[in-house]
Amino acid sequence: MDLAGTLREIADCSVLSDDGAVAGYVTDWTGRWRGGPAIVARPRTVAAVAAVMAACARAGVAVVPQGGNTGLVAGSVPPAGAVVLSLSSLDAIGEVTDGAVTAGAGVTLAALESFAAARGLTCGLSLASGESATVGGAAATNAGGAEVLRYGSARARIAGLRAVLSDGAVLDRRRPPAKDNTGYDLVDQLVGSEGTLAVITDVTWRLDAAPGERTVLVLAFPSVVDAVAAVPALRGLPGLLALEWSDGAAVARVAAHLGAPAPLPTDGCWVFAEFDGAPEAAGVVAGLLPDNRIAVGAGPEDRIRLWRYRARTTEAVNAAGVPVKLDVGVPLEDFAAAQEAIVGAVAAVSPDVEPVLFGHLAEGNVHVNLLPGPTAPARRFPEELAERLEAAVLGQVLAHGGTVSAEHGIGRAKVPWLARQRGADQVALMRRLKGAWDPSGLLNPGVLFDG
Ligand code: 2HG
Ligand code: ZN
Repeated sequence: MDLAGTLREIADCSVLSDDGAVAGYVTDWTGRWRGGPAIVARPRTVAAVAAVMAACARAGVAVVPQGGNTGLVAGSVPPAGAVVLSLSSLDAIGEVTDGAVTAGAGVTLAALESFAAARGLTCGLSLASGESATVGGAAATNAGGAEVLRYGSARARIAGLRAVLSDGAVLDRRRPPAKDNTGYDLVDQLVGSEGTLAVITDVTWRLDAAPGERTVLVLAFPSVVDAVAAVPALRGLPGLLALEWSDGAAVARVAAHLGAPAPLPTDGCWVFAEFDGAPEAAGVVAGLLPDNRIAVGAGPEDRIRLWRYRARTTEAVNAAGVPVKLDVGVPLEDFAAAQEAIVGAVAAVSPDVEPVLFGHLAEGNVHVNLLPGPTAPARRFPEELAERLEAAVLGQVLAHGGTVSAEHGIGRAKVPWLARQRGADQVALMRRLKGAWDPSGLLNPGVLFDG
């Protein structure tokens, strides 16, 4: 019997194999990365996940774990012949005990947040893709988002997890004791491992008290230098939940895409500062900028109306073409200079490229999205040009002491850059860890490392 047939015999597991049905699982959200053909297995229980893993191990077939498929570095795009192991049917949410809840890997972040909100709590992870992104994907990629400065990345939210190993064995660390100093932290090792070590099936997620009514202040600084200069004052304000930024040109693009004229000037750099409650910040901020460069969003509708100029940038970029996406971090003291160097390096590769810059100001995180300019022959770059553009940006990032991925991870898209960032010795150690967890190398091959 072929592998699809074997998988079809597993109880509590759906299997998709025709091209139309698997299409949404083999291409990434941006359309840049296409994989497959592949078989998709959708188990509904942990036992079924284990059976799929054991069957694939026996057949020697690669497995690509997948949550909401919202990643931006091709980490869940399958190589030809692989099995996509979709965890989306593991969508049960347990009870809150000791301030945490165990959720199936396929629970979306939006579902987890509404579960938490109904109890006066928050999961503390806010992604624009939260309607589709899943708890398991967030754990596997150590997802970040808008509220890292208040709640930390996924790693800080995760108290425990359960996972299926590459041979089908189950590792259960859903509820480690609150204080536990016994040996290696296996939970922490799986967080951010991008599906290369084991398949996460359940995550025990820490919940915090939900903030009260939120207020967003949008500050249209005349330049990125002015915006960065204001960071220490803004960071010191009580109740700060998020500190985000968008280049003025990026805001103008979103405004045009939405057909919603920007309420403030787009000549410089917008900063979005969100507060728990009505900020005493208003007074401090008034000293930073004139009134016509400040907007206040209090109440859910006003907030969403202002936040959309940041939160919907990815969507506006995708509507204009297939972007080259880089997700870099630079030290704040070098933020403006690094950006100038990045934009200069891109222009030196090709004058017909439009950079769209935005991200998470608190962490010095810049989402560099590059689009073909108006006179480019197509709405996607030839792959050879895309690689030269990536090299130009990431070379500058390393020269400025930054990171080639602050948030989205390495996936398949940034493999050559892992060693340049972390050094050959650290990558060799990572490979040895990979070999210990996944000796036959069938879990997400091509992610983090070649082949
Ligand atoms: C965000 O911060 C996401 O909005 C997406 O990380 C970034 O599209 C991107 O490059
Ligand atoms: Zn981001």
